[in-house]
Amino acid sequence: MLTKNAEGSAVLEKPAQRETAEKSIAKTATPAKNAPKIFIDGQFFGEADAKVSVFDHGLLYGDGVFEGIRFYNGRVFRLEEHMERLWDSARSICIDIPMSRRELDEALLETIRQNNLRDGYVRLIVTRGVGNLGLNPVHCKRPSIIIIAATIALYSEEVYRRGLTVVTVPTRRMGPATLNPAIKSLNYLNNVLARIEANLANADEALMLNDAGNVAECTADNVFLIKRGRIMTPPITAGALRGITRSVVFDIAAELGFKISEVDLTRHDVYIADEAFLTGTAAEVIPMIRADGRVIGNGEPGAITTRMIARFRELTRETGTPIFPE
Ligand code: PXG
Repeated sequence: MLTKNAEGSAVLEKPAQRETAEKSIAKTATPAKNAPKIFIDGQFFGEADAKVSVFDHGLLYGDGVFEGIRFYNGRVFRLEEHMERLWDSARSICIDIPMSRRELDEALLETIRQNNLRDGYVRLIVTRGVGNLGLNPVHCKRPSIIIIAATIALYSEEVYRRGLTVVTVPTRRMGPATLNPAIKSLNYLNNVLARIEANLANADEALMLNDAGNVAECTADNVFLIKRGRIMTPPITAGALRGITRSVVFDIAAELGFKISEVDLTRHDVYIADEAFLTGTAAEVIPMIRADGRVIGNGEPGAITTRMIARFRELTRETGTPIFPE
């Protein structure tokens, strides 16, 4: 049943697990109702039977990697880039994905087909696999691959028109010498803590700084600022994930004749920006209009942000890897 939550975001209600009217709900994906089929290691299972071992190190240690991928209008958006990042994340933590790129592409497309979806969200997970209770991965013989295709509740159109509020949270983004934030690993506690802090502060998102006090990113989104027509975003070395949506924004900016500078940014830069927006697979391109109680620009989504959103939507409708034979 499609209803509206308190913020006006459309959400799919799941009777057994009713969501509360909380802002992050817009990012919650819900499996398709009509007999969802979940891929685990080459086989499809119904939701109730889709299970992994309690000895999988993905569960025991957050030892694994993942991607969140969107599909629109029967096409997977930027599939190749997501797969490349997945392989890079896996390689970095010494997981050898037990499928070829082509096989995994096909498994992902088949999972969407099995669920009969044209618009939605895929969670692609590679875990270290089953081991013992010790953390040494040497005992994990075979990584597991899990693919879940679901529908995704969008932020309502009103949120895109109005924009989001953020707060700078006490939890810092991890530095590259601890757990490199460029690895999209199953260990998301750093982001989860930041998310909890944003919730406690009644903000839509958490602005995370790195150890140097510069802006890194939000909990699942990259950050962009615009000042006097110049578009800026933190470099990857500041602790930002190499976001796929971020790279789409780079492409759009080039098309529109803007150059994007990857520069260190402080909270001061956020407060004095003319415009700001966030990018992420779930949130897409979304205006940010308040930070730590300060109004950004005139408090409304700016002109460049609005053009960015419009072009991004065109690209999601018109490009991507076809799911069904054409
Ligand atoms: N930073 C972090 C830490 C992320 O996890 C992004 C930036 C944006 O990257 P993309 O490639 O999506 O433009 C992410 C993305 C979720 C969820 O369920 C998280 C992500 C993607 C999709 C869903 O919270 N991470």
